[in-house]
Amino acid sequence: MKTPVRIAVTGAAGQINYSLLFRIASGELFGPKQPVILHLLEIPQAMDHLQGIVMELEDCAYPLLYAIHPTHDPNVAFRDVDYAFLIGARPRGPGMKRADLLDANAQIFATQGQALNQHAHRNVKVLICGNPANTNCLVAIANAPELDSKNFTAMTRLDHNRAISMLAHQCGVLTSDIKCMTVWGNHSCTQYPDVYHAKVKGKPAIQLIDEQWVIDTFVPTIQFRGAEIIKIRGQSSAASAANAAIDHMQTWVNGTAHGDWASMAVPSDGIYGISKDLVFSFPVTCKNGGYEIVPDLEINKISNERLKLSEKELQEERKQIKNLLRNRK
Ligand code: NAX
Repeated sequence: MKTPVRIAVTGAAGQINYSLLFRIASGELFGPKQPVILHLLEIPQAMDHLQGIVMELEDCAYPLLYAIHPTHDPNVAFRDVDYAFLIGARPRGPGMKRADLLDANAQIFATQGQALNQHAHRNVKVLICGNPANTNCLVAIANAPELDSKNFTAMTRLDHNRAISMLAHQCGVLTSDIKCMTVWGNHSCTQYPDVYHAKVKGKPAIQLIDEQWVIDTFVPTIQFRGAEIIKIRGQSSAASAANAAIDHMQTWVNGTAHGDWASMAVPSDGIYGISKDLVFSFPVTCKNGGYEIVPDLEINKISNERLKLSEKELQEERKQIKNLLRNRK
C-alpha cells in the first residue's frame, strides 16, 4: 500500500458529494492501492447532516479509507492536503440577484484560497466546481499568492462529457470513439462546445454531421443541459457532476491519452486572444501531473464569436468581484 493522500472536499453534505465522497473512498479516483484520508468541510449549520454522511462512509467499511476529518474550519480542512475538491457554494436564494450570488461566493473562495495558501501541500491540485466556477477559481488563485496558479483549475468536464455523449449518439458510435472535443469559455450558458476539431473514429466530426444541426441543436442543447436537468429532475445535476469531477482529477493526475485532450477551465496566458486575467475553459493535454493548453488550433469565425461572448461574460464577472483580487497582480 502507498502512503495515504489527503483529499479535502468542501460542501461535503451537499448532493454532489453524496455521490463523490463514496466514489473517492471506494478507490475509484486513484485506484485500489492508494489509501485516502478525507478532510470534509461544511458550514456550521450543516455539521449534523455531515455527521450522518460520515457514519454512512464508515458503514461502507472501505479498506482504502484510513480516516475522515469533518470540520467547519477551512484552516483545518486544508491542512497538508494533496488534492482539494471545492464543491460547496452558496445557492441562489429567493430574490437574490446574480451580482449578490457572485459576491457571496467570491467571499467563500477568497477565504478558502487563503486557507489553501497557508496550509495545503505546495503541489496541491485544486478543482473548483462550485458556481460561478471560473470566477471562483480566479478569486481562489488571487488569494493564494504562494501557490502556483497552475495548481488551480475549474470544472467544465461535465459539459465536455455531455458534448461527447450527444455527438456519439448523433453519429451512432460509442463515446470512446469520440476524441478531441472542446468546451471553451465560462461554465455557464455562454460556454461553447466546439466540434470543429472533434474526431469520430479518427475522422473529422464535421464531415459526418450537418453543420446546421451543430448550430441549431447541438450547441444550445449542451449550453442549457444543466437547466433542462433542473426542470425535469427538480434538482441540479449531482451524480454526473461527481463523475465529471473524478474524470477531471484523474485526467490531470494520470494524463490525457495520446491524440486526445480534455476541457478544463484554467488561467489564460493570452492564448487564442483570451485576456490573461481570466479563468477560461480550453482544450488541454495533461502529462506528469501538469497541463498545457493545446496551441495553434484554427478558430473559425463562428467559433471566434462564441469565444468572445464567453470572454465578455467572464470579464463582467471579474469586474464585479475585483475587490477580492487584490492579493495577486
Ligand atoms: P448543494 O446545495 O446540494 O450542496 C452545497 C453544499 O455546500 C451545502 O451542503 C452547503 O452547506 C455547502 N456550503 C456552502 N457554503 C460553504 C462553505 N463556505 N464551505 C463549505 N461548504 C459550504 O449543491 P450541489 O448540488 O452539491 O452543488 C454544489 C455546487 O456545484 C453548486 O455551486 C453548483 O451550482 C455547482 N455545480 C457545478 C457544476 C460544474 O460543472 N462546474 C455542475 C454541477 C453543479 O451545478
